[in-house]
Amino acid sequence: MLVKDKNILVMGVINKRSIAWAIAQALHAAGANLMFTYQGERMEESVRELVNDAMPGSLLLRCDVTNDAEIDAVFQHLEEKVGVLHGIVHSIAFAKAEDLNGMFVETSRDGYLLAQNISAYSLVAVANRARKIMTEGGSIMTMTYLGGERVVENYNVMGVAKAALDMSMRYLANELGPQNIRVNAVSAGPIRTLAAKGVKDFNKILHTIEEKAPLRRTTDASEVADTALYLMSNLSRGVTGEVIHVDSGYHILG
Ligand code: N5H
Repeated sequence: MLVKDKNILVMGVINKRSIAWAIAQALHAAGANLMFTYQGERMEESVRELVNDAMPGSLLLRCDVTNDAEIDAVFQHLEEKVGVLHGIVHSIAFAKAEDLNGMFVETSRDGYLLAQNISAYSLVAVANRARKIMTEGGSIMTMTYLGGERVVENYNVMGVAKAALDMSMRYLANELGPQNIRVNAVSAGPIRTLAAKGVKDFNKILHTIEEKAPLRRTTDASEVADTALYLMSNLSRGVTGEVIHVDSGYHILG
């Protein structure tokens, strides 16, 4: 029971294939008390069904991360209902489909800012509220991808957003460390989630990983989940400002 009785907020579940859902399952099995946010009405029913089935009684709150008032409301609610927060799993990103293929140089101002707003700034916005109720220390983690470290074909505007996310994570780690709040990122290999659904040639991408990654297999969401469990637990108490690659070792290749 690595995270027994820890109050952990999971942001970014949309369906059973979500990385956030795999993480929630691992945390739940290890004794955590979980709370969830979902993006908007369109997602509410499916997320509610998933959560109620597997973890009945879990708090489920609406949070569109582009809306400061909704973020405020979530943390006010958490303060009233659970008091102390120990962890946050941030597994949220968005970019317009048209910005994920074609040329990066043609990215619109609007598309660039939207990707930054939802995929990078949201971590900062959430951390700023969370620190006020992480009175016993805490652990915040986000999901990143190799395309924020180097050029990966078609990742485009998301790569720039992940670079901002990674650096935001480090600045947050530095500032929140004195309060014993750790901030880290997990860089997962490609996983077939709903967000990956529109990606053309996804099979080909997975195939390359199977062929070339040191472990010669693709990443399973449960592998990411176990690393998230480590980050949320006391086992990682000395780790902050880190990007942990859970990608079958693919990132070491040139
Ligand atoms: C190099 C690649 C392939 C190309 C890039 C894919 C980037 C995907 C990430 C973003 C977050 C996907 C996205 O926003 C899609 C939306 O335009 C449309 N989809 C949706 O609105 C669905 C319904 C919802 C669930 O999506 C979101 N985001 O809310 C990267 C891949 C090899 C690895 C990968 C897929 C990385 C990643 O960041 O997810």
